[in-house]
Amino acid sequence: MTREGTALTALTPDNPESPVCSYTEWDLLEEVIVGIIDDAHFPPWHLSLPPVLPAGQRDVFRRQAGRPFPAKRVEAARRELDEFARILQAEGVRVVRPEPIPQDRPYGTPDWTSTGMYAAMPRDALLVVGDEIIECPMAWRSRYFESCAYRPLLKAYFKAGARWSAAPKPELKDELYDSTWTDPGDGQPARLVITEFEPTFDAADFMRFGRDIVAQRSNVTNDFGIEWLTRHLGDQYRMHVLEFDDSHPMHIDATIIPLAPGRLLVNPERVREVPKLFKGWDLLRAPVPVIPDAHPLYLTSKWINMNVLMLDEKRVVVERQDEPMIASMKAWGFEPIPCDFRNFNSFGGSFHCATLDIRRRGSLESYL
Ligand code: DAV
Repeated sequence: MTREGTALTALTPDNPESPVCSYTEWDLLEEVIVGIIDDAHFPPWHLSLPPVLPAGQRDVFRRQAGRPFPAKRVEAARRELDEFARILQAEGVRVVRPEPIPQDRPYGTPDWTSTGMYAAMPRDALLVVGDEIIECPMAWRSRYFESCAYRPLLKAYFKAGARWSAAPKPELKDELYDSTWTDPGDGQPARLVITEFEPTFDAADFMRFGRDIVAQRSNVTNDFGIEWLTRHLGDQYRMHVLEFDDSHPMHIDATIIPLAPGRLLVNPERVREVPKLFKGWDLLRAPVPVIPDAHPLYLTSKWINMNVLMLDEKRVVVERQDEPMIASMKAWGFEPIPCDFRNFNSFGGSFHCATLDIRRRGSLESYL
């Protein structure tokens, strides 16, 4: 495995100019970034956190604000990430990793100061659409400089021919956050903690289906951000903003994940009726998660079990202990590749979150 950013990918005839090229979540995966858990820290306490933290974690985050996550848990997650990277390599995927950046060093703007969190989830910070890689305007102050961990890779991809851009740098002033936010409660329509002060989005609130991109508004992604991205991408793409039954939305990839053309894995609690957009698609209901209550999940619901990664239209990486998911995938005709990842799940993501597909073999098509 190489940690430096030299992009050595063999270029394919589909796009001879760029080492970055990915239009879907299911085309044959050739190169991927896998995140790192080095130096993971609790973010400083901020009002943008409670809307997305599991109820039992709010006090933990208040008490531990700015401190490192427990070393044992970080170490266990690091071993799983490295094993995941080896499994991907054994499947023929080129794996690259970001460079650690200090997460405990204070930084700021004229309006605020913060410390960082981690570089574990490239899916949140960077969006690949076609041959372009976009640095996202993330709404959390603790994630303001997260994309720096990927800068060596971004520079190398750019030099090798990729398009590289960044959304307008957000100010993240107090005006972006609704200080009167109160919890709507589970089962109620979401009340979002961010305002329309400026464009913000995390890449993980977008799902790529070739020419169609499905987005959700969330506690980190606002309409202004979706509008910026829609105009930035231009006429080649159609943006669809969907709303799900999720009282605390942040990231779409524990709600819907396309597995192949015509086949969509859905969270049965959040997707209660087939959105019109997916008429004619098979909606496959994710099995109920089996993560025990005693297992800490700092930043996610148990539905992180459906956050799988497709290596092509058949091969899918799934959590090794998630026997119901493995059985369902087999029954649906997929080829599950098990990987231990429960310790990594504690940090808020699974295989889709922990990766960013840099290159998938395929061309720009319509599937919806
Ligand atoms: O339960 O929807 C997903 C978080 C992915 N980063 C959830 C959390």
